[in-house]
Amino acid sequence: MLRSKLCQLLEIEYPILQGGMAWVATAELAAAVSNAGGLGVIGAGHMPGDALLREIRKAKNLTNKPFGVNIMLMSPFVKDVMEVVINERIPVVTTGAGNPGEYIPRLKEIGTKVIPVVASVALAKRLERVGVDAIIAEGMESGGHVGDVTTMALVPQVVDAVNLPVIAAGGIADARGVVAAFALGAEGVQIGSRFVASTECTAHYRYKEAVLKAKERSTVITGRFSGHPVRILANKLSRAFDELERQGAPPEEFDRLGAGKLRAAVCEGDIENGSVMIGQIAGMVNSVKPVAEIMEEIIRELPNVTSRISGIVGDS
Ligand code: TUI
Repeated sequence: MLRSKLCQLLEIEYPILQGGMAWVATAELAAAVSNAGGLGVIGAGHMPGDALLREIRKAKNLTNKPFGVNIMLMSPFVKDVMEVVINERIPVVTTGAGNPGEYIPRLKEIGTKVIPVVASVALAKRLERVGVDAIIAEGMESGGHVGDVTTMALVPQVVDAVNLPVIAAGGIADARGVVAAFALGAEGVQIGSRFVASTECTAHYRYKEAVLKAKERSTVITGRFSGHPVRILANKLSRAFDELERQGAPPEEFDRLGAGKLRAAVCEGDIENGSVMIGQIAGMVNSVKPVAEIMEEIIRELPNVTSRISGIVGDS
């Protein structure tokens, strides 16, 4: 059994959200996660509004369950994407890479649940005041755009700071991670990297292979000093970022080097010159499986994890 307040709030069976990964979290992946009882999330990433609309329509054909959309706030199309999400009455919106404050009133007005991803206690507190429904506290173990606090340190501090359900993200890929998140006070988890290695994920097979091959130290954070720290697999691109850093290049140079590189990796399988965004937990991801099997395995293993813990800390 895995049930928390978040299940009622989001009308889902399990409090497991899928990360809204740009280019990777397509309609196929989102629908599969929703069909398996979690909350699938389409990653709007850098999509223009019309592309997102097509993705939403596709997902609506693949599932009757609720699914969400992740809005990447650094996208130049944020305003268009917001309109699409509102017109399509998407029930849950997660946001990343910025402060969604200005968009919250309109989303709330139509009853959309707003769940921002934060990497700090300060932003969690600010967003609670603006009326968000829950908070995703994402540690720097995650792939992609990251903050600088680990999941282990961030989640309990956000839990203590706000009076909202907190969803833990970053470094969670199996039942042990899920139980750990609940031990830290979370009411749910967001899983990204594990779902990249799924049958339904439409990412290029070389991207998935790279995830399977990755070890715990295979990723690095690039662009730390450019203002956009991003965790990717170490490769030619990450070394080019290192070189820019050594030269003390300005932030625009980092942005120029990064442009189009996630698409190249995810869609064309260019895992050497492309941006293979993946979390540190990829070292533990060793098989590509259907989403339903990934979910079932997590749920099935939960009692083993909790009973092992009871054996150590006792029941009373
Ligand atoms: O957003 C993510 N992960 C992402 S977004 C993305 S797309 C991208 N592509 C190229 C370069 C950069 C991004 C890939 N991965 N996770 C959620 C997240 N949000 N992590 C950290 C944050 C965050 C960071 C700072 C949220 C807010 C923030 O500050 C906002 C403020 O104004 O205080």
